[in-house]
Amino acid sequence: MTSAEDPALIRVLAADGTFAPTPEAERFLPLVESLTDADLETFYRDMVIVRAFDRQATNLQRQGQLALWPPSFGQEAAQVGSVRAARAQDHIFPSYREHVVCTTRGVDPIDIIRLMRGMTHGGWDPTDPKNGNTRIYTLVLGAQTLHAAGFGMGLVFDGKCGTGDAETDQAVMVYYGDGASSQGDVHEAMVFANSYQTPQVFFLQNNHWAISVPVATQSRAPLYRRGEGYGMPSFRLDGNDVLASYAVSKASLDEARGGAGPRAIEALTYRMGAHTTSDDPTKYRTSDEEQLWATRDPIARMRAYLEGKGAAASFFDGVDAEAAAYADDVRVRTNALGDVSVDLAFDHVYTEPHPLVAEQKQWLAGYEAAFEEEQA
Ligand SMILES: Cc1ncc(C[n+]2csc(CCOP(=O)(O)OP(=O)(O)O)c2C)c(N)n1
Ligand SMILES: [Mg+2]
Repeated sequence: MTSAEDPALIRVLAADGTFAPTPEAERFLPLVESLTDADLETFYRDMVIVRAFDRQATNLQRQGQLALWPPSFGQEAAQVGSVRAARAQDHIFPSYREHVVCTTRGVDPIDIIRLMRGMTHGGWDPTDPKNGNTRIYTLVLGAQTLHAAGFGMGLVFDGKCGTGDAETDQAVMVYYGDGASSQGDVHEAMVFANSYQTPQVFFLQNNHWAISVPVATQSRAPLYRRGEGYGMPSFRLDGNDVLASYAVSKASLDEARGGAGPRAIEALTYRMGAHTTSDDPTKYRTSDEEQLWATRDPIARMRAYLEGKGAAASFFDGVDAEAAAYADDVRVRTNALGDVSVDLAFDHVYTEPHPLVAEQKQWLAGYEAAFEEEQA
């Protein structure tokens, strides 16, 4: 059975943008219906802007401005719907591809750029109110699920969830991938989250690939069922449908925040770009597969839905112009960032100075000096 035929799939918008909820989506429809036209337009705008940002950042890496870029191309609906479902007081633990999740919470895109340029080990201060309780990227697969579970346990111990006050109760949202789902950390996090009934949502973006390893290698059973094994209500949604992502995330976060314990969501989506700019996906997947997923594009789907509801051409033109200006601004600010300090690669390896690190740093300085002399 292909994922598209899974009877448990929660989907509101069909791939062509028609409103065609699956039976599993029925219970979530009141949340979809509560969205205003302005909300729907915001979802679309968020997705178009991050796609422009993502393309710009990919180009900047190609021009030598960034060391690396992990594209979010294709995963916009899963990310926008889920983050728009969070409340201001909630806590977000991203992996490394959740660019729009971070920017929606208030993180400056240039802070993600600085990280990928090699100028910082962190990127931003999660405790700075302007960053909307967004933790830094975690490149150690799955580790952030443990950080999130621990944070959730703290919320339980401090009585900061489940009091019944939706304005002050807090929840935790943690993002991870299909490959990371096989990491022991994720399973330990699920054990602790369920034992302590943390106010937490495990948001798995199944983009079908863990670099070159297909998701079929990760599991014989649909990944959402793993959550059930730990005792969590678990859902599988069409991750290219921003409305499904929003509604299921909202219901799950609200229930978790209210004291009902953790929830797991598997959003079926597709990484339309490379794993990172260091990867060449033509080595391990077919263009037929890529073309199939292009027909399920999350932005085209939402655009068709909005057009069907009568959105004006001027709205779409305005969003395109805004996205282009956003990406231009990122390029201008990136070009103004200045040199990367190579010393940074050696700082914070250990808390205290270490002779081996000092020796390596000295070796590099000598190598660079010799290189510059050779070029002169
Ligand atoms: C603990 C650990 N093991 C291996 C890696 C190398 N690695 C980086 S990304 C990746 C694949 C991750 O796939 P997935 O979880 O599906 O996330 P995606 O990149 O598809 O968003 C691997 C194996 C790592 N970063 N951390
Ligand atoms: Mg993946």
